[in-house]
Amino acid sequence: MRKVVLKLGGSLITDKSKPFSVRSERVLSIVEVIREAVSSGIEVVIVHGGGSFGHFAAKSEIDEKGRLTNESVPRISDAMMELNQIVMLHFLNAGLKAVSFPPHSICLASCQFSTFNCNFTPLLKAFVSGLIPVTFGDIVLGDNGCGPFIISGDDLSMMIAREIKADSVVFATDVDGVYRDPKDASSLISSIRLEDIPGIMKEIKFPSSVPDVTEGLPGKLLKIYRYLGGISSHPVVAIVNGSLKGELSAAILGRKIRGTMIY
Ligand code: IP8
Repeated sequence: MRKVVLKLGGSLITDKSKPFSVRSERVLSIVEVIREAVSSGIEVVIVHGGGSFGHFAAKSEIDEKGRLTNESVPRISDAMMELNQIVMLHFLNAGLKAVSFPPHSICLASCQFSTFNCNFTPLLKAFVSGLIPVTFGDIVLGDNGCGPFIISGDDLSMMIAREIKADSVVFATDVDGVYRDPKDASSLISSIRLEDIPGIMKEIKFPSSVPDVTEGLPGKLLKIYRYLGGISSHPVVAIVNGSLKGELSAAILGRKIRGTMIY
């Protein structure tokens, strides 16, 4: 059976220009694609980003206090729980057996190694039991006095992909894929070899301002490289426009897409 980790980008499912606003129509259409994929036998773990919930709350905390402290954890984790509740309702209303695993209750950041340690045992149990685990980018405490740290849904997607030995990780975003120059529609990169990521990153024109607290597309590429580099048979990664139902469906099913594939 094909195993897929599907990351729903925050910019895809929320309107980042308006704090705390969900793109409900879009979530509905994504859930429909997932429902069809699941009924055709795909096993899926869902991860979603922070969008105008987590990123807005994190930016507000940094603006007000200068940095994130443990006292930022309730506000940011609550913002993410609010978004997660809305996403979960869409899944449940569509009859999908989704169950939520909030990272702030299962993960800690390692102060010594600058990595995250999560207890995925219950999530994996849910997955092998035929349920659809849903988790999300969040804020987590440090294990030894450091932090707190934002754990991106991208980190979680790669960590979970390793745990379940996923065939594919699909990043559903609000763009068609990775462009050499985002202003040039003909510069979409259709495939990248994992080992070529560092070189390609030097050639790509990324926007000069950092788009959010987890560093957008450059952060995503680096994470893909770091988490999958060194794994002999790693999952294929697809970066696809999640607002296009046909493309999203093709990416989940492992078919050809207009987007960026990382092998
Ligand atoms: O949007 C960020 O998750 P991401 C989560 O997947 C927070 O990078 C709390 C900003």
